[in-house]
Amino acid sequence: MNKINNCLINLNNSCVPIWFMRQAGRYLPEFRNIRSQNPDFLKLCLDSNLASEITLQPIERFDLDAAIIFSDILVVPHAMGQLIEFREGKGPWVPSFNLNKLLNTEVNEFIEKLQPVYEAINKTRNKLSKDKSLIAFVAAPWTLLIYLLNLKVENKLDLRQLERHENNIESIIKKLDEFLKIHILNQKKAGADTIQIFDSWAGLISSHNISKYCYTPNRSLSVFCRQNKIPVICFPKGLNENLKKFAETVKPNGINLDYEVDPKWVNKNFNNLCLQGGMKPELLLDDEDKVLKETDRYLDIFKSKPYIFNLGHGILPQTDPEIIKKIVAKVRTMKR
Ligand code: 1CP
Repeated sequence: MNKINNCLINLNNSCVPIWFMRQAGRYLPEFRNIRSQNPDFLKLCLDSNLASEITLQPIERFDLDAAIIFSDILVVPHAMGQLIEFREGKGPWVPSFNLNKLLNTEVNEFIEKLQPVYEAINKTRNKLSKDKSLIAFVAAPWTLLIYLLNLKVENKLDLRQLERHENNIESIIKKLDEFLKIHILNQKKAGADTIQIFDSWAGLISSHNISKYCYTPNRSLSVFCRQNKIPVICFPKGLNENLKKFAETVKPNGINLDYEVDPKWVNKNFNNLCLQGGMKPELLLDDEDKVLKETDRYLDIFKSKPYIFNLGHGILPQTDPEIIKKIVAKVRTMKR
């Protein structure tokens, strides 16, 4: 069993595996080179040879313990008939949400559109050594809703948009749940070892709606993964103290901490699951000394827990790849 899954399934704490969210992205010159020749981002995600090549770039450079498949959370709504635009520097945009198309998506059509993702996973798994995990991912329904319904304006929830769509939200979540499970299972069948569920915008949900929009949909996906023996890591970003209720309700194998939760509080209050990440990505733009000190701080706090080193969100595009190399070297010196 690879180190990541040994941590997640057996709660083994004899070593600290390491990988990074967004490790295959924009901060790497070798990625930028491919990206500059491929202006259509979605098309690039659905090119199985290039997606596999990009997935392996950070493994070749840093010898990390996991590769995360180069794809996007929005390939799912794309395969459910939605038009997704990736605007430069601004993130994804859905210009005209089509409820009918989404609710009437056919399973075969959906799988057909996502075939290149499964091929990319298969090709990558064949090239990746056995001791490394290949992580596949989906977003939780709420985070997809944020983009589908344009629910956020400048990182704040637009309550008028939420109210406007309120009557349809339940049926959209139900349909997304069904198709996200299909995508999870097909990624596993194609060779993925582990699933990460991103709920990047969970922090925008009011406490009144948190069960309905966050805990329940994440729980449904997490239970599905466990039933299918797929180790699952959840990343509900921005929950603060609600993270404890989330862990108790959703019961994933692992939780990726964001940079706002206090790692000491987590260490005291979370047991019987694997913890991952936490360090603030902005810090990686600071002096090397500070970065390595903070790396040490996380390693020290979680020294007796099953812990996978990662950040509290994705690597920023301005990050110098050399600092990643130094963090990896530091984590590798950790003896337990
Ligand atoms: O312009 C470009 O070059 C495209 C930038 C880019 C990249 C490299 C986007 C657009 N997506 C990706 C790849 C991607 N997205 C991966 C690849 C694997 C890796 O981690 O290296 C992953 C895991 C994602 C997941 C993703 N996409 C999330 C969840 C994680 C997170 O960062 O919170 C989210 C919210 C998205 C939506 C998205 N897609 C792209 C961008 C710039 C965004 C975020 C926009 C926003 O903040 O609203």
